[in-house]
Parts: sequence; structure tokens; C-alpha cells
Amino acid sequence: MIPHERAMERRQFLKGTLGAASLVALAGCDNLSQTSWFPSILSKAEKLTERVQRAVTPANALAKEYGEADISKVFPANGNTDPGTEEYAEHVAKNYSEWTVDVVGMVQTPISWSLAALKELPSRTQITRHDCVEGWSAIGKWTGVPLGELLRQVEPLPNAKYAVFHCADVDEDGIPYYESMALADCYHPQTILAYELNDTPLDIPHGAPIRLRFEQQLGYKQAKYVMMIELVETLSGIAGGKGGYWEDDQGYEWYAGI
Ligand SMILES: Nc1nc2c(c(=O)[nH]1)N[C@H]1C(S)=C(S)[C@@H](COP(=O)(O)O)O[C@H]1N2
Ligand SMILES: [Mo]
Repeated sequence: MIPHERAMERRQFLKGTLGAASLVALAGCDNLSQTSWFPSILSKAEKLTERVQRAVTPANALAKEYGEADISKVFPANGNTDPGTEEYAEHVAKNYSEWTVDVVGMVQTPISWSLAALKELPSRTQITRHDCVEGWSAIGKWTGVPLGELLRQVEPLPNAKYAVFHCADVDEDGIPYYESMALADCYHPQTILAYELNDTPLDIPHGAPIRLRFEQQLGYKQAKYVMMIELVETLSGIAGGKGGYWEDDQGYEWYAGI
């Protein structure tokens, strides 16, 4: 749950931006952060920059968590639903026993974690809603290791600003899927590398064996099939330079706040 003070802070912010008329419309809403329309309306009206949105939704604000009864009967799979490469097929055949997540780049100590090693670290379980830009949402229960835990072990260098998630899947043209997030967001308590959906090891369509959950942002930021996390100072040298597969290809927003 979002602490009440946060909702108050948001109202204060809105008072400053939207004026009295809009406040009337908002008056009945007890928890602005839990409504899906709130930031998107602002985003259209105000052309929200990352900076402004961070002011509305503090970096440590929690995305809404749901109860067991809210879990969707079917959680759709979207985008690539099987990397389809020989290399990936071999991992599947070996039940991912040789899969590693390598954290590299601007770090003091690069570390490579096996799936078993990741599962030994402290875990977090959260029931959240996934929103895809294609117009569907689903509520699922994710279990994984907080990314902040891994970062504490590799020790980012002072200039590291972003984490880039390199995935095992490629599109028809052989272009790999990747995503990125600000280093600050990596330490958010709900940012996890998930290995279970609804108490079951991830299946191939949902990103087996490891996928990112970045609950404050849209579906395409939730990188599946994560193999390597690279810390960088700038995104300009990575693929198309816009910080993600869809950002490069379709001009999707990099800061995909919900
Ligand atoms: N590696 C990889 N990650 C990805 C995608 C993808 O095609 N490849 N699609 C994204 C999109 S658009 C969405 S909505 C979600 C879908 O996750 P799901 O298949 O578990 O529903 O994964 C995201 N992460
Ligand atoms: Mo999506």
C-alpha cells in the first residue's frame, strides 16, 4: 500500500499544476497512485518529462499489490514467446542448469550467477498488474530476487547510470531484444529478477528462466530471457541508442511510467 503521506504529496503537487477545477474531479479519489489513468492523463496534458514524473511518483513509491483472489486466470504471453535459437533450446533441454545471469560493465566486481545461486538469495513475492501498450492487462504473482541485492554485490562504479538487460531472443532480422532502466530504479524494492509466475517456475512464453519485473513501468520494459545485465554511463553506444528494442524500433518512450 502507498502510505497516506504520499497521496497527500501528490495532491499538493496537483494543486500546483492542474488548478482548482481539476482538484474537484480528483477529490473523490483516495489513492491516486493506484489509478491507471492518473499519470497518463497528466502525461498527455503536461508532456511529462522523466523529471516531473519522478516528482509525482517518488522513486520509492510502491506499485499497487493485489491479493491472491485477484490473480488473472490466464496471463497472456506477448512479444517473443520462445527465443527459438539453438542455444536457447539447449538450455531448455538441460533445464537451464547452465543458464547464468552475468552482471558486467561499470562494476567493481563482475559476477555470474547460476539460476540455483539466484534462488539461494533472499526472494520477494508480489502480486501486481502488468499493462501492455497493446491494450491488455493481467494480474500475476511474481517471485524473484531483488535486483538491488545483486547490485550490492557487484558494487556499481560511481559513473554507472543505467542497467541494460540483454535477452536471449532476437527478431526476424536477428536484432536482439534488450531493455534498460535507471540505476536508481534497480534498487526499488519491487524491482526483481523473477523466476516464478504464480508459484510455478517461469515457462518459456513468460521468459524462462529469468525475467525482469519493473512494476512501475509498462509491459515492454519487463525484459524476458535475461542473460546479461550491463551497467553503463550512457545508452548511446547500445544498439540504436534509445535504451530498448521498442524504443529503437518504434519510438516508444524510454521512461514508460504507468
Ligand atoms: N525478451 C523479451 N522481453 C519482452 C518482450 C519480448 O518480445 N522479448 N516483449 C515485451 C512485451 S511488449 C510485453 S507486454 C511483455 C509480455 O510478457 P509476458 O509474455 O510474460 O506476458 O514482455 C516484454 N518483454
Ligand atoms: Mo507489451
